Amino acid sequence: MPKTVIKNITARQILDSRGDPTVEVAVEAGSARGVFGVPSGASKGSHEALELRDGGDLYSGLGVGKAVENVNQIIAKKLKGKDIFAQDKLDKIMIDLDGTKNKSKLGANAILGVSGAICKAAAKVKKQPLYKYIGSLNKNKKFSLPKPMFVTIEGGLHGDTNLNVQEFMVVPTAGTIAESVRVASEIFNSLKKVLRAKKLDSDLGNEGAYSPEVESNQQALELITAAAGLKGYEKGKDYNLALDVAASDLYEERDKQYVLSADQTSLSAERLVSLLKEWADKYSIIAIEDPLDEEDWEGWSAMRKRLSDSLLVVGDDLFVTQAERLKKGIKLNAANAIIIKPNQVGTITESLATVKLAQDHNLKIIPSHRSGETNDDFIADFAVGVGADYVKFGSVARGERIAKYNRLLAIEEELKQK
Ligand code: 2PG
Ligand code: MG
Repeated sequence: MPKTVIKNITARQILDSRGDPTVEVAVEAGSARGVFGVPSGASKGSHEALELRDGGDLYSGLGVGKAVENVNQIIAKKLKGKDIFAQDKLDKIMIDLDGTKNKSKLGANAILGVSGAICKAAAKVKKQPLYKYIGSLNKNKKFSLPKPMFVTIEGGLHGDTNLNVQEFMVVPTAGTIAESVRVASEIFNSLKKVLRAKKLDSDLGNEGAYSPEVESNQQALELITAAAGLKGYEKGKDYNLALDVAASDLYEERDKQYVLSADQTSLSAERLVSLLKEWADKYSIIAIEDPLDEEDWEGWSAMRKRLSDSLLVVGDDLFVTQAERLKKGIKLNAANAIIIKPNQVGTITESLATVKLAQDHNLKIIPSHRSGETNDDFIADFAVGVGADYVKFGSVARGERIAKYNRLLAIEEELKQK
Protein backbone atom coordinates (compact mmCIF):
# COMPACT_ATOMS: atom_id res chain seq x y z
CA MET A 1 0.00 0.00 0.00
CA PRO A 2 1.52 3.36 -0.96
CA LYS A 3 2.01 5.85 1.82
CA THR A 4 -0.95 8.15 2.40
CA VAL A 5 -0.25 11.10 4.62
CA ILE A 6 -2.40 13.05 7.05
CA LYS A 7 -3.57 16.20 5.26
CA ASN A 8 -5.56 17.83 7.98
CA ILE A 9 -6.72 17.43 11.58
CA THR A 10 -9.48 19.57 13.03
CA ALA A 11 -11.32 19.40 16.33
CA ARG A 12 -14.49 21.01 17.54
CA GLN A 13 -16.71 21.03 20.58
CA ILE A 14 -19.96 19.09 20.30
CA LEU A 15 -22.47 17.85 22.88
CA ASP A 16 -22.69 14.39 24.38
CA SER A 17 -25.84 12.49 25.35
CA ARG A 18 -25.99 14.26 28.73
CA GLY A 19 -25.92 17.68 27.11
CA ASP A 20 -22.32 18.27 28.17
CA PRO A 21 -19.54 19.31 25.82
CA THR A 22 -17.17 16.77 24.32
CA VAL A 23 -14.52 16.67 21.61
CA GLU A 24 -15.07 15.62 18.00
CA VAL A 25 -12.05 15.25 15.74
CA ALA A 26 -11.87 14.92 11.94
CA VAL A 27 -8.74 13.57 10.27
CA GLU A 28 -8.26 13.79 6.50
CA ALA A 29 -5.90 11.60 4.50
CA GLY A 30 -6.02 11.10 0.73
CA SER A 31 -9.69 11.45 -0.11
CA ALA A 32 -10.78 9.86 3.20
CA ARG A 33 -12.10 11.53 6.31
CA GLY A 34 -12.37 9.87 9.72
CA VAL A 35 -14.49 11.51 12.41
CA PHE A 36 -14.43 10.42 16.04
CA GLY A 37 -16.66 11.59 18.91
CA VAL A 38 -15.12 11.18 22.37
CA PRO A 39 -17.33 9.64 25.08
CA SER A 40 -17.30 10.65 28.74
CA GLY A 41 -17.89 8.76 31.98
CA ALA A 42 -19.70 9.71 35.19
CA SER A 43 -18.60 6.94 37.53
CA LYS A 44 -14.97 7.22 36.60
CA GLY A 45 -12.09 5.21 37.97
CA SER A 46 -9.71 7.49 39.82
CA HIS A 47 -6.77 6.24 37.72
CA GLU A 48 -8.32 7.13 34.37
CA ALA A 49 -6.46 9.36 31.95
CA LEU A 50 -7.58 12.97 32.39
CA GLU A 51 -10.44 14.51 30.50
CA LEU A 52 -9.40 18.13 30.02
CA ARG A 53 -12.19 20.58 30.95
CA ASP A 54 -12.09 24.38 30.79
CA GLY A 55 -13.45 25.25 34.24
CA GLY A 56 -15.12 28.64 34.71
CA ASP A 57 -18.83 29.41 34.37
CA LEU A 58 -19.69 28.33 30.85
CA TYR A 59 -21.20 24.86 30.68
CA SER A 60 -20.59 24.72 34.46
CA GLY A 61 -16.89 24.41 33.75
CA LEU A 62 -17.30 21.41 31.44
CA GLY A 63 -16.33 23.11 28.17
CA VAL A 64 -13.61 21.42 26.14
CA GLY A 65 -12.25 24.52 24.39
CA LYS A 66 -8.72 23.89 25.63
CA ALA A 67 -8.72 20.28 24.45
CA VAL A 68 -10.01 21.44 21.04
CA GLU A 69 -7.30 24.07 20.87
CA ASN A 70 -4.65 21.49 21.80
CA VAL A 71 -5.71 19.41 18.81
CA ASN A 72 -5.93 22.30 16.39
CA GLN A 73 -2.83 24.20 17.51
CA ILE A 74 -0.44 21.59 18.85
CA ILE A 75 -1.24 18.00 17.80
CA ALA A 76 -2.28 18.82 14.22
CA LYS A 77 1.03 20.55 13.49
CA LYS A 78 3.02 17.53 14.68
CA LEU A 79 1.03 14.89 12.82
CA LYS A 80 0.32 16.54 9.47
CA GLY A 81 2.31 14.93 6.67
CA LYS A 82 2.77 11.68 8.60
CA ASP A 83 1.75 8.21 7.39
CA ILE A 84 -1.92 7.58 8.28
CA PHE A 85 -1.25 3.84 8.74
CA ALA A 86 1.35 4.35 11.48
CA GLN A 87 -1.25 4.22 14.29
CA ASP A 88 1.27 3.20 16.97
CA LYS A 89 3.87 5.79 15.95
CA LEU A 90 1.29 8.56 15.73
CA ASP A 91 -0.11 7.65 19.14
CA LYS A 92 3.42 7.58 20.54
CA ILE A 93 4.08 11.07 19.19
CA MET A 94 1.01 12.32 21.06
CA ILE A 95 1.96 10.47 24.26
CA ASP A 96 5.44 12.03 24.15
CA LEU A 97 4.08 15.45 23.24
CA ASP A 98 1.84 15.30 26.29
CA GLY A 99 4.61 13.95 28.52
CA THR A 100 2.46 13.32 31.62
CA LYS A 101 1.42 10.00 33.11
CA ASN A 102 -2.31 10.69 32.84
CA LYS A 103 -2.36 12.80 29.67
CA SER A 104 -3.27 15.85 31.69
CA LYS A 105 -1.33 18.35 29.60
CA LEU A 106 -3.08 17.93 26.26
CA GLY A 107 -6.08 16.02 27.65
CA ALA A 108 -6.97 12.38 27.03
CA ASN A 109 -10.11 13.65 25.30
CA ALA A 110 -7.98 15.61 22.79
CA ILE A 111 -5.56 12.70 22.24
CA LEU A 112 -8.19 9.96 21.94
CA GLY A 113 -10.22 12.11 19.52
CA VAL A 114 -7.22 12.27 17.18
CA SER A 115 -6.23 8.64 17.74
CA GLY A 116 -9.74 7.36 16.96
CA ALA A 117 -10.18 9.61 13.92
CA ILE A 118 -6.81 8.46 12.54
CA CYS A 119 -7.93 4.85 12.87
CA LYS A 120 -11.22 5.53 11.09
CA ALA A 121 -9.57 7.53 8.29
CA ALA A 122 -6.93 4.82 7.78
CA ALA A 123 -9.61 2.12 7.40
CA LYS A 124 -11.33 4.29 4.79
CA VAL A 125 -8.11 4.88 2.85
CA LYS A 126 -7.62 1.10 2.82
CA LYS A 127 -11.26 0.69 1.82
CA GLN A 128 -11.61 -1.86 4.61
CA PRO A 129 -14.40 -2.25 7.12
CA LEU A 130 -13.23 -0.58 10.33
CA TYR A 131 -13.34 -3.83 12.35
CA LYS A 132 -11.05 -5.47 9.83
CA TYR A 133 -8.56 -2.63 9.97
CA ILE A 134 -8.62 -2.68 13.79
CA GLY A 135 -8.07 -6.44 13.61
CA SER A 136 -4.99 -5.88 11.47
CA LEU A 137 -3.57 -3.51 14.10
CA ASN A 138 -3.80 -6.31 16.67
CA LYS A 139 -2.91 -9.10 14.25
CA ASN A 140 -6.36 -10.59 14.64
CA LYS A 141 -8.07 -12.21 11.69
CA LYS A 142 -10.76 -14.07 13.60
CA PHE A 143 -13.81 -11.86 13.58
CA SER A 144 -16.46 -13.27 15.85
CA LEU A 145 -19.45 -11.37 17.17
CA PRO A 146 -19.42 -10.62 20.90
CA LYS A 147 -22.34 -11.34 23.23
CA PRO A 148 -24.09 -8.12 24.20
CA MET A 149 -24.85 -7.27 27.81
CA PHE A 150 -27.88 -4.97 27.67
CA VAL A 151 -28.25 -2.51 30.54
CA THR A 152 -31.92 -2.80 31.50
CA ILE A 153 -32.16 -1.11 34.90
CA GLU A 154 -29.67 1.52 36.05
CA GLY A 155 -28.96 3.32 39.28
CA GLY A 156 -25.93 4.70 41.07
CA LEU A 157 -24.58 7.80 39.38
CA HIS A 158 -26.55 7.08 36.21
CA GLY A 159 -30.10 7.63 37.36
CA ASP A 160 -32.27 9.73 39.60
CA THR A 161 -33.11 6.84 41.88
CA ASN A 162 -32.29 5.31 45.26
CA LEU A 163 -30.92 2.18 43.55
CA ASN A 164 -27.29 1.69 44.55
CA VAL A 165 -26.11 -0.96 42.10
CA GLN A 166 -25.26 0.91 38.92
CA GLU A 167 -26.25 -1.54 36.19
CA PHE A 168 -28.49 -4.58 35.86
CA MET A 169 -27.84 -6.19 32.50
CA VAL A 170 -29.63 -8.83 30.45
CA VAL A 171 -27.32 -11.19 28.55
CA PRO A 172 -29.34 -13.24 26.06
CA THR A 173 -27.95 -16.70 25.37
CA ALA A 174 -28.98 -16.44 21.70
CA GLY A 175 -26.27 -17.21 19.18
CA THR A 176 -26.64 -14.12 17.03
CA ILE A 177 -26.72 -10.36 17.54
CA ALA A 178 -30.10 -10.15 15.78
CA GLU A 179 -31.67 -12.68 18.16
CA SER A 180 -29.97 -11.15 21.20
CA VAL A 181 -31.28 -7.70 20.28
CA ARG A 182 -34.79 -9.11 19.89
CA VAL A 183 -34.77 -10.86 23.26
CA ALA A 184 -33.34 -7.75 24.98
CA SER A 185 -35.88 -5.48 23.30
CA GLU A 186 -38.79 -7.74 24.26
CA ILE A 187 -37.66 -7.93 27.88
CA PHE A 188 -37.04 -4.18 27.94
CA ASN A 189 -40.54 -3.38 26.67
CA SER A 190 -42.12 -6.00 28.91
CA LEU A 191 -40.37 -4.40 31.88
CA LYS A 192 -42.10 -1.12 31.14
CA LYS A 193 -45.44 -2.86 31.68
CA VAL A 194 -44.22 -4.51 34.88
CA LEU A 195 -43.03 -1.15 36.22
CA ARG A 196 -46.28 0.61 35.33
CA ALA A 197 -48.35 -2.14 36.90
CA LYS A 198 -46.41 -1.61 40.12
CA LYS A 199 -46.78 2.18 39.78
CA LEU A 200 -43.01 2.49 39.45
CA ASP A 201 -41.28 5.12 37.35
CA SER A 202 -40.51 3.99 33.80
CA ASP A 203 -38.37 6.99 32.83
CA LEU A 204 -34.93 6.32 31.46
CA GLY A 205 -31.54 7.03 32.99
CA ASN A 206 -28.27 8.06 31.35
CA GLU A 207 -27.79 4.84 29.40
CA GLY A 208 -31.39 4.41 28.27
CA ALA A 209 -32.29 1.88 30.96
CA TYR A 210 -35.15 2.22 33.47
CA SER A 211 -34.25 3.94 36.66
CA PRO A 212 -37.08 3.39 39.17
CA GLU A 213 -37.13 4.01 42.91
CA VAL A 214 -36.94 0.56 44.48
CA GLU A 215 -37.76 -1.12 47.78
CA SER A 216 -34.36 -2.79 47.69
CA ASN A 217 -31.52 -3.44 45.28
CA GLN A 218 -32.73 -7.00 44.93
CA GLN A 219 -36.09 -5.79 43.68
CA ALA A 220 -34.41 -4.73 40.43
CA LEU A 221 -33.42 -8.36 39.85
CA GLU A 222 -36.97 -9.49 40.60
CA LEU A 223 -38.44 -6.90 38.20
CA ILE A 224 -36.26 -8.01 35.29
CA THR A 225 -36.96 -11.68 36.02
CA ALA A 226 -40.70 -10.97 36.04
CA ALA A 227 -40.52 -9.00 32.78
CA ALA A 228 -38.59 -11.80 31.08
CA GLY A 229 -41.02 -14.38 32.46
CA LEU A 230 -43.96 -12.53 30.93
CA LYS A 231 -42.36 -13.01 27.52
CA GLY A 232 -41.75 -16.69 28.23
CA TYR A 233 -38.02 -16.32 28.76
CA GLU A 234 -36.36 -18.48 31.37
CA LYS A 235 -33.32 -17.37 33.32
CA GLY A 236 -30.29 -19.59 32.83
CA LYS A 237 -31.77 -20.87 29.59
CA ASP A 238 -32.80 -17.96 27.36
CA TYR A 239 -30.86 -15.29 29.16
CA ASN A 240 -28.56 -14.61 32.09
CA LEU A 241 -27.99 -11.45 34.06
CA ALA A 242 -24.90 -9.34 34.73
CA LEU A 243 -24.23 -6.54 37.21
CA ASP A 244 -22.01 -3.49 37.41
CA VAL A 245 -21.87 -2.73 41.12
CA ALA A 246 -19.50 0.24 40.54
CA ALA A 247 -18.57 -0.39 44.15
CA SER A 248 -16.02 2.42 44.44
CA ASP A 249 -18.99 4.79 44.45
CA LEU A 250 -20.53 2.92 47.41
CA TYR A 251 -17.39 2.55 49.46
CA GLU A 252 -16.79 4.47 52.69
CA GLU A 253 -13.09 4.43 53.31
CA ARG A 254 -13.35 5.46 56.98
CA ASP A 255 -15.14 2.35 58.22
CA LYS A 256 -14.39 0.17 55.19
CA GLN A 257 -18.05 -0.40 54.46
CA TYR A 258 -20.15 -0.49 51.31
CA VAL A 259 -23.29 1.56 51.81
CA LEU A 260 -26.41 0.05 50.25
CA SER A 261 -28.82 2.79 51.24
CA ALA A 262 -31.77 1.25 49.37
CA ASP A 263 -31.37 -1.81 51.64
CA GLN A 264 -30.70 0.34 54.73
CA THR A 265 -27.47 -1.50 55.29
CA SER A 266 -23.70 -1.20 55.16
CA LEU A 267 -21.59 -4.24 54.43
CA SER A 268 -17.94 -5.25 54.78
CA ALA A 269 -16.23 -6.49 51.60
CA GLU A 270 -16.69 -10.05 52.73
CA ARG A 271 -20.39 -9.66 53.40
CA LEU A 272 -20.93 -7.81 50.14
CA VAL A 273 -19.29 -10.69 48.27
CA SER A 274 -21.56 -13.16 50.12
CA LEU A 275 -24.61 -11.14 49.08
CA LEU A 276 -23.44 -10.95 45.45
CA LYS A 277 -22.83 -14.69 45.45
CA GLU A 278 -26.33 -15.30 46.76
CA TRP A 279 -27.79 -13.10 44.00
CA ALA A 280 -25.61 -14.78 41.37
CA ASP A 281 -26.95 -18.21 42.33
CA LYS A 282 -30.56 -17.10 42.59
CA TYR A 283 -30.81 -14.90 39.47
CA SER A 284 -28.37 -16.61 37.12
CA ILE A 285 -25.84 -13.81 37.16
CA ILE A 286 -22.81 -14.66 35.00
CA ALA A 287 -20.72 -11.49 35.41
CA ILE A 288 -20.17 -8.97 38.20
CA GLU A 289 -18.28 -5.81 37.31
CA ASP A 290 -16.46 -3.77 39.96
CA PRO A 291 -17.85 -5.78 42.89
CA LEU A 292 -15.40 -4.06 45.25
CA ASP A 293 -13.51 -0.80 45.58
CA GLU A 294 -10.87 0.03 42.95
CA GLU A 295 -8.03 -0.07 45.52
CA ASP A 296 -9.06 -3.24 47.35
CA TRP A 297 -6.77 -5.61 45.42
CA GLU A 298 -6.79 -8.12 48.28
CA GLY A 299 -10.57 -8.15 48.43
CA TRP A 300 -10.72 -8.87 44.70
CA SER A 301 -8.24 -11.76 45.02
CA ALA A 302 -10.16 -13.19 47.96
CA MET A 303 -13.40 -12.94 45.99
CA ARG A 304 -11.88 -14.81 43.06
CA LYS A 305 -10.78 -17.56 45.41
CA ARG A 306 -14.28 -17.90 46.86
CA LEU A 307 -16.13 -17.97 43.55
CA SER A 308 -16.08 -20.42 40.71
CA ASP A 309 -14.21 -19.46 37.55
CA SER A 310 -17.43 -19.60 35.59
CA LEU A 311 -18.58 -16.36 37.24
CA LEU A 312 -16.90 -13.43 35.56
CA VAL A 313 -15.36 -10.95 37.97
CA VAL A 314 -14.92 -7.91 35.75
CA GLY A 315 -12.44 -5.10 36.33
CA ASP A 316 -13.49 -1.66 35.07
CA ASP A 317 -12.53 1.06 37.58
CA LEU A 318 -9.97 -1.45 38.86
CA PHE A 319 -7.99 -1.62 35.60
CA VAL A 320 -9.10 1.54 33.74
CA THR A 321 -7.93 -0.12 30.49
CA GLN A 322 -4.32 0.39 31.58
CA ALA A 323 -1.70 -2.32 31.10
CA GLU A 324 0.14 -1.38 34.31
CA ARG A 325 -2.89 -1.98 36.50
CA LEU A 326 -3.88 -5.06 34.53
CA LYS A 327 -0.40 -6.55 35.11
CA LYS A 328 -0.90 -6.16 38.84
CA GLY A 329 -4.36 -7.71 38.56
CA ILE A 330 -3.00 -10.69 36.65
CA LYS A 331 -0.33 -11.25 39.28
CA LEU A 332 -2.90 -11.14 42.07
CA ASN A 333 -5.54 -13.06 40.13
CA ALA A 334 -7.94 -10.23 40.88
CA ALA A 335 -10.33 -10.69 37.93
CA ASN A 336 -11.07 -12.94 34.98
CA ALA A 337 -12.57 -10.30 32.69
CA ILE A 338 -11.82 -6.69 31.80
CA ILE A 339 -13.85 -3.74 30.57
CA ILE A 340 -12.13 -1.89 27.72
CA LYS A 341 -12.88 1.83 27.37
CA PRO A 342 -10.39 3.61 25.10
CA ASN A 343 -10.96 6.96 26.80
CA GLN A 344 -9.75 5.54 30.14
CA VAL A 345 -6.27 5.30 28.68
CA GLY A 346 -6.36 7.82 25.85
CA THR A 347 -5.10 6.13 22.67
CA ILE A 348 -6.19 3.28 20.42
CA THR A 349 -2.70 1.73 20.55
CA GLU A 350 -2.70 1.53 24.34
CA SER A 351 -6.26 0.15 24.36
CA LEU A 352 -5.20 -2.58 21.91
CA ALA A 353 -2.13 -3.40 24.00
CA THR A 354 -4.30 -3.84 27.09
CA VAL A 355 -6.65 -6.13 25.13
CA LYS A 356 -3.68 -8.21 23.96
CA LEU A 357 -2.25 -8.53 27.45
CA ALA A 358 -5.65 -9.58 28.80
CA GLN A 359 -6.17 -12.11 26.00
CA ASP A 360 -2.70 -13.57 26.56
CA HIS A 361 -3.78 -14.25 30.16
CA ASN A 362 -7.22 -15.60 29.27
CA LEU A 363 -9.26 -12.72 30.62
CA LYS A 364 -12.57 -12.16 28.85
CA ILE A 365 -12.72 -8.90 26.90
CA ILE A 366 -15.70 -6.53 27.27
CA PRO A 367 -15.43 -3.28 25.26
CA SER A 368 -17.82 -0.69 26.65
CA HIS A 369 -19.55 2.61 25.98
CA ARG A 370 -19.48 5.43 28.57
CA SER A 371 -22.52 6.90 30.26
CA GLY A 372 -21.96 10.12 28.29
CA GLU A 373 -21.92 9.11 24.63
CA THR A 374 -22.17 10.36 21.07
CA ASN A 375 -23.63 8.56 18.07
CA ASP A 376 -20.16 7.30 17.23
CA ASP A 377 -20.24 3.53 16.71
CA PHE A 378 -16.46 2.97 16.69
CA ILE A 379 -16.60 0.76 19.78
CA ALA A 380 -18.71 -1.85 17.94
CA ASP A 381 -16.04 -2.24 15.24
CA PHE A 382 -13.37 -2.24 17.92
CA ALA A 383 -15.09 -5.14 19.70
CA VAL A 384 -15.36 -7.26 16.56
CA GLY A 385 -11.86 -6.26 15.47
CA VAL A 386 -10.21 -7.54 18.64
CA GLY A 387 -12.41 -10.65 18.91
CA ALA A 388 -14.09 -9.48 22.13
CA ASP A 389 -16.18 -11.92 24.17
CA TYR A 390 -18.91 -9.51 25.29
CA VAL A 391 -19.88 -5.86 24.81
CA LYS A 392 -21.73 -3.39 26.97
CA PHE A 393 -23.34 -0.54 25.02
CA GLY A 394 -26.27 0.39 27.29
CA SER A 395 -29.95 -0.27 26.82
CA VAL A 396 -31.93 -0.91 23.64
CA ALA A 397 -33.28 2.64 23.81
CA ARG A 398 -31.69 5.98 22.92
CA GLY A 399 -29.91 6.75 19.70
CA GLU A 400 -26.37 6.90 21.03
CA ARG A 401 -26.74 3.38 22.48
CA ILE A 402 -28.54 1.69 19.59
CA ALA A 403 -26.11 3.22 17.09
CA LYS A 404 -23.61 0.69 18.46
CA TYR A 405 -25.96 -2.30 18.54
CA ASN A 406 -27.17 -1.42 15.05
CA ARG A 407 -23.57 -1.38 13.86
CA LEU A 408 -23.11 -4.89 15.29
CA LEU A 409 -26.21 -5.97 13.37
CA ALA A 410 -24.69 -4.60 10.17
CA ILE A 411 -21.35 -6.31 10.81
CA GLU A 412 -23.15 -9.57 11.50
CA GLU A 413 -24.90 -9.36 8.11
CA GLU A 414 -21.63 -8.53 6.40
CA LEU A 415 -19.74 -11.43 7.98
CA LYS A 416 -22.55 -13.82 7.09
CA GLN A 417 -22.24 -12.95 3.43
CA LYS A 418 -18.54 -13.83 3.39
C1 2PG B 1 -19.30 1.93 33.77
C2 2PG B 1 -19.62 3.02 32.78
C3 2PG B 1 -20.45 2.63 31.60
P1 2PG B 1 -19.37 5.54 33.25
O1 2PG B 1 -19.14 2.16 34.96
O2 2PG B 1 -19.12 0.79 33.35
O3 2PG B 1 -21.63 2.01 31.93
O4 2PG B 1 -20.13 4.14 33.43
O5 2PG B 1 -19.19 5.78 31.81
O6 2PG B 1 -20.24 6.55 33.92
O7 2PG B 1 -18.05 5.39 33.95
MG1 MG C 1 -18.31 -0.01 35.22
